[in-house]
Amino acid sequence: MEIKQEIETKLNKTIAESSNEEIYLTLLHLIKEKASENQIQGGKKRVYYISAEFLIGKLLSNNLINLGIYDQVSQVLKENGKNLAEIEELELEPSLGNGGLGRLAACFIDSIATLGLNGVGVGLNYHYGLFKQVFENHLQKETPNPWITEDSWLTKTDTCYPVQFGGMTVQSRLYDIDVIGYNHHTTKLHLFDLESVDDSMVGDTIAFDKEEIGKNLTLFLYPDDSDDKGRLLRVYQQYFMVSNAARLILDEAVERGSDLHDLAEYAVVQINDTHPSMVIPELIRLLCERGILMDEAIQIVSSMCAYTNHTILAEALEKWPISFLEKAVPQLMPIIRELDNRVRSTVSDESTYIINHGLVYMAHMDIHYGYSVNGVAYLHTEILKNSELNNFYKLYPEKFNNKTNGITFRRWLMSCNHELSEIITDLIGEGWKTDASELEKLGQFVEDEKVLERFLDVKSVKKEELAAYLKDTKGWEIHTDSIFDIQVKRLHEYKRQQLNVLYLIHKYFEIKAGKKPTVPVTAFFGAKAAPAYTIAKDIIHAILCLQEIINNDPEVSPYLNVIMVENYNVTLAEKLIPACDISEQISLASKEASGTGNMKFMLNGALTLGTMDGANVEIAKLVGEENIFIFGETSDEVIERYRRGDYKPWEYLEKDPDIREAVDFLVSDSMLSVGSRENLERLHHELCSKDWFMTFPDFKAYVEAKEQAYAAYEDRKAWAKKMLVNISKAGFFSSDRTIRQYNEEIWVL
Ligand code: 26V
Repeated sequence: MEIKQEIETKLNKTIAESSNEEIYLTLLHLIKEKASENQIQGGKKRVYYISAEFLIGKLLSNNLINLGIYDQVSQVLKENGKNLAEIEELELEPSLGNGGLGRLAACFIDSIATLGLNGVGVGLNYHYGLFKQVFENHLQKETPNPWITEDSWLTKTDTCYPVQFGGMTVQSRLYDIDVIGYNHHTTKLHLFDLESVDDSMVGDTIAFDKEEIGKNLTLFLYPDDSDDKGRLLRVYQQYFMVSNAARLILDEAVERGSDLHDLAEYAVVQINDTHPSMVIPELIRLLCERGILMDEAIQIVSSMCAYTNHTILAEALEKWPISFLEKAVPQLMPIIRELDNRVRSTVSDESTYIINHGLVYMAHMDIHYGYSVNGVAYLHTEILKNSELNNFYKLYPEKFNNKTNGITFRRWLMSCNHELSEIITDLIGEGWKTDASELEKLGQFVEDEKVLERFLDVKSVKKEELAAYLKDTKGWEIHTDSIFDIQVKRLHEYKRQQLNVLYLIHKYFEIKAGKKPTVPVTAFFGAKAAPAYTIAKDIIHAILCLQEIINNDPEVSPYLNVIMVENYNVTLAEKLIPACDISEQISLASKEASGTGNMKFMLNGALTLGTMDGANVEIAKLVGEENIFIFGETSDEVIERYRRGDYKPWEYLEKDPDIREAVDFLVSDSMLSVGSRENLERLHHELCSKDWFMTFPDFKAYVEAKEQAYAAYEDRKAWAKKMLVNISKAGFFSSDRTIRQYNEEIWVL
């Protein structure tokens, strides 16, 4: 049937007569039907990618692209006076993730489906998601982010399990979202929900009764953990997730013929960071319950669980007090103690024990009782092996492996940047869509002025589009002929948004002093800070105050503007990334495990300005030093500084008047006239007395790198060449490549 007929049959009237809402719902149901026709059958073994987050983004356009009907649908709608982009605006973005870890999980399930692998995602169905960020008085305020509507991508299933906690049992219910791969293969994202969840516990804020476990378990992702009640709730949530996952794994294996002794031939579990780590003792517990002896149960589970580490920050590696586990999941504690005892009887290095000082170290359990430990970029894995997890590496060198992250080009190029996709296809054919390494073929056009011109034109179009969007939604005027310099990512001190802030203040002073840039610059930010992360929220406050001061200063605003978008999410990323000229990846070297925004920007023809950290190292190697702007101390130097423990920020303040001037501006009269003294003074004090993520030692090098990048931008032809080289080298960062490697080297499906 023609697509027009299909849509109209479902609508029961013509497209022209229908509202956008009606068309949206019709497309949603049509896509769901098509998805169910193409479920991956798969072989014997199935991978369960368990993750607390799946930051999947809106699904309408992406699904139409992956079904291969985007152009047709868009055309038919247009012919009937409708606009697909406007219809897409009606869709609410699922709020099931926080940052890179969750977006990675979403890219991975897209690639699993696209490659037709026998794999599913397993997570939780948070009703209010992370939180919605609103700015009030230049401060971040968190509000609930309800995203589930009556008709949605979720499909209710009949799968329910009782989940037992200390002193109570709750009932779960599984909801599925179809994950449609490119070229039709479809798999599932399994999201477990609490049957007795009570949405009415939440009002206008993200505060709720954290102790009503039977009602609140699936309300929020990462509920505020600044108190014990919040931390305990996270334990309940994590167990709820993995207990359901473990039950599903066993049921599906048995259904497909497993006698459980051979479970590892039917299932492999990828543990995405430590949030799902309790799946190990839970699987052991369930196997024992079904008659398998402890020794064998441990051996089975150890041969089917693999762990991915996503951070080297010690404070982010989860450790739960024994008392929490005793209260929430008493049935797991004997098993965790048994696992710990077995380590103690064979390993002398106490630092690797699972239980230490009354705490259960989740990552330690994963490493001892999993068969694979992987980092997410070359440098990250090296740091894990040689320093952070060196004690484990010495015990199990064979378990450690690297899987450099990737992104799905369907969403991060084909869907968000049709114009660039079309040029690429026009130049090198369709092959790159299924084999991203074919992007290398673009290299032959590096001297072709007409082609370079086309790349510059697309960039201008995307900048205009972003500016129009911000004008429509916020009333902001953006100079589209300015350099779009963008830093979007979670707000964290190690990512060093504060370094960017110091630069902007420095630039502001220079312009005031008459040193005007040849090309104006617009500095964009987008970032959410964890609700209890005080300094991160202070940094947001500083950015918003600067935005007000700089944009309203007639001497400065023709040359420099600051734009911080509210509630940065996947939808906004899809608008910002294609419009970017300079991609800020300025983490303190050694601290950013990989980054994946860096890959998205590169793929869309932005040039990276960054430190030698995470996947930047691999980007730099691929594009060559003339096509990237690298600055700052190396990871070895940083690690050595921390080891010595002798970094004194005040020495830089005394030595470098530019740093002093920039930092002191945070508490100047002009900042205090728009901002809050408490927040600004706290940030100022933090930087001057601690600067734990060492912005001052890199300040000078950062300023130089920026100036170099801005100067390079002026030579448009040379810049276009750099863009083209970046795009042509981005193929390595396809999540299809990453997932093939997971499959070949870890899962072996
Ligand atoms: C979590 C927390 C929570 C407590 C406070 C401090 C803190 C700091 C960092 C984190 C990050 C947790 C894991 C995570 O999201 N890692 C990100 O994973 C991405 C996908 O592998 C990777 O690209 C990012 O570099 C990495 O930060």
